[in-house]
Amino acid sequence: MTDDPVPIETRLSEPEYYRPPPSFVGQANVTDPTVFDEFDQFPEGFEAYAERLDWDERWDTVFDGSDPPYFRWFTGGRLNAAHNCVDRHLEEYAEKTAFVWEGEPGDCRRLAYQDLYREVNEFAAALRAVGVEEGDVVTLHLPMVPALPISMLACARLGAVHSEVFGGFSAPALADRIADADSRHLITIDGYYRRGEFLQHKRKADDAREQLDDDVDAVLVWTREDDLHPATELTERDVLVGDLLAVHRGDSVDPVPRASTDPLFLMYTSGTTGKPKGAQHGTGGYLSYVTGTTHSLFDIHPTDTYWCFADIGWITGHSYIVYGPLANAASSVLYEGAPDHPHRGRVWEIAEKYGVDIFHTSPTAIRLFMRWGESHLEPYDFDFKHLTSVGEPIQPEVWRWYYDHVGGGDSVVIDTWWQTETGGVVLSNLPALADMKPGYVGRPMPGISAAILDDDGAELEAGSGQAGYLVLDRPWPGMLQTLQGDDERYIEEYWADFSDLDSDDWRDWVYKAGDSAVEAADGYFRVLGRIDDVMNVAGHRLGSMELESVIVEVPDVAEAAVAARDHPEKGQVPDAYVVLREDAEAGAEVREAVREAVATDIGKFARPDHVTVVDSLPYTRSGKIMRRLLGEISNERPLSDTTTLEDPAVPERIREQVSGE
Ligand code: 6R9
Repeated sequence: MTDDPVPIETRLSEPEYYRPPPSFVGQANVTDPTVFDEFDQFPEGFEAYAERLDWDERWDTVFDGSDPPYFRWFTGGRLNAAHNCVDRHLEEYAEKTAFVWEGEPGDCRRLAYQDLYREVNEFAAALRAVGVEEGDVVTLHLPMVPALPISMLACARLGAVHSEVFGGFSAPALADRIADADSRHLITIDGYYRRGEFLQHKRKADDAREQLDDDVDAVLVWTREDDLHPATELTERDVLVGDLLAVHRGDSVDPVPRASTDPLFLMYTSGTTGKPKGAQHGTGGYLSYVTGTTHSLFDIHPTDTYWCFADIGWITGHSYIVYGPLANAASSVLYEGAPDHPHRGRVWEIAEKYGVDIFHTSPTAIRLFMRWGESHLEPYDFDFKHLTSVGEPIQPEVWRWYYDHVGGGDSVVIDTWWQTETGGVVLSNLPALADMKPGYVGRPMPGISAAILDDDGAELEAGSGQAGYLVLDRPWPGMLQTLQGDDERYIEEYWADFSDLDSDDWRDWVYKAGDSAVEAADGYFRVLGRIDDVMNVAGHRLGSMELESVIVEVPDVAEAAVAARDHPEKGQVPDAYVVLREDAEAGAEVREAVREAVATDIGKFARPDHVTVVDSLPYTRSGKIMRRLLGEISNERPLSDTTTLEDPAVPERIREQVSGE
């Protein structure tokens, strides 16, 4: 557990409820409250999700908990994810739009299910031709272009495991993930548009390869336009996807039936140590869970146009842009670019153009829209019946703004709490079955058992007003299987704190989410944020130690600590505190070097605005950095207990240095 005590929080002052509009309830997919009782028949309740898929072989066991915490779902079953997302819809929905993609400059492309089928098959044939086989890990480093879902589904079709690295990650971050997953193939693109500029994306792949001890066998290069961008250079290992596809036009590849427990993909995420961890998701359990929750929570019907305004490079996009929506034969919008390019009405212009009626985004985006003001929405004619939020706590005033100005006061607004590791949403209100309450994410989803524990592992009662550790104390099909190549860390990060590690009874195993939460008397959860050294920057998860390990590589830096500062739009931003080497000079130069190191080694989105040079960091007597105290300094809050520090005077000195800047 961390050194930091869980903050004591009281409930929000005025509980207020909003009823879902009757027009919404009348059309909702799930309106029968007995769904909770059905799913509480553990584990059989979850079969209802698996039934929504096509299986080549039906499972013989719903849940195998015999080797905790390696839980297995729908064992004995075999299925293919690409078949479930594409092929099986052809009979009824061949002409239905799967994705309509809008490029930032305004070019667009519609992919009906029939088109998606063709593209996925041809690219799967191409992948096979370059040597990709069932079980191989293929790394993708792609931005928001149709090539991304096509590449994911082509891998899934072959039974290869994809590992998509968010396009905003830099070359070293990409290289780390390729090496960790032992991936032999990399898929990239020449470039893409961001705020009007064509970014030379493939250069990151070139630089990443230079850092690998063991080079990949092949790099497959998609092109943003018909032809390769003139500034893109190719090396001998690069293969143009267009050239491969020309050979495989019209090819089809039989979907490879995978065991339910075979991995479908890896998704790297930040944890409490410097090294990112590859969450491994299985095929049958994960796909069942996201398919079921897309149906019940996002409430998508054949006539709806759904837009999850997030990046496929994060778990939200995997689960609720690609797998969940496609498995439900949804029609979705994909957008390449920035929300403010070429103007601030871009998002609403797209919503109007395609008739989006279900819209999903993050509090960071909503706060930005809020800052731009209501007037930027006015020129556009859109009508949402269903709005959702994900990624960070949504403050009540932000919730209300979303409800009033984006929803027009007559849509449902649903907050959804989950993580890369949970695969799909685990805390949220089913939209037709509960009143909305700003600031609260809601109750556990059907079949999910959540609790809040104190430091000793005792359960805090609903309505106690006390915050504690948010845990999930019963397995669910969407959960990660393990961390890539690191079973020990899987146990350490999620299970070690509250489980009986010697027990082989799954009931003695408790999953720790790493967030703190409060449960109100009505059973609604309010999630307060991370309680470990992980922060949430504009919805991107970043580990303090991940940043620190980059910063200490700067030649003049001896020690570094990173704390989260609250930010009105991004939620949190990293503040860096550094101790310099003796001969180094404190000044603007070293601070800029720190910022640049983070931008180069992780990505621009992680760059710290504030870098403070200090004499020493607040170490405990046992040698741990107390980042909590730095967080208090960054946020100009009073300092909490400093008695366990090696030198209790350090934080005050740092505070003076910060204010002296
Ligand atoms: C889906 C996703 C997970 C962390 C999680 C928590 C924060 C996500 C939230 C939320 C409050 C919500 N988080 N949703 N906090 N309310 N509705 O974001 O996955 O990138 O793995 O981040 O995000 O701190 O632990 P991931």
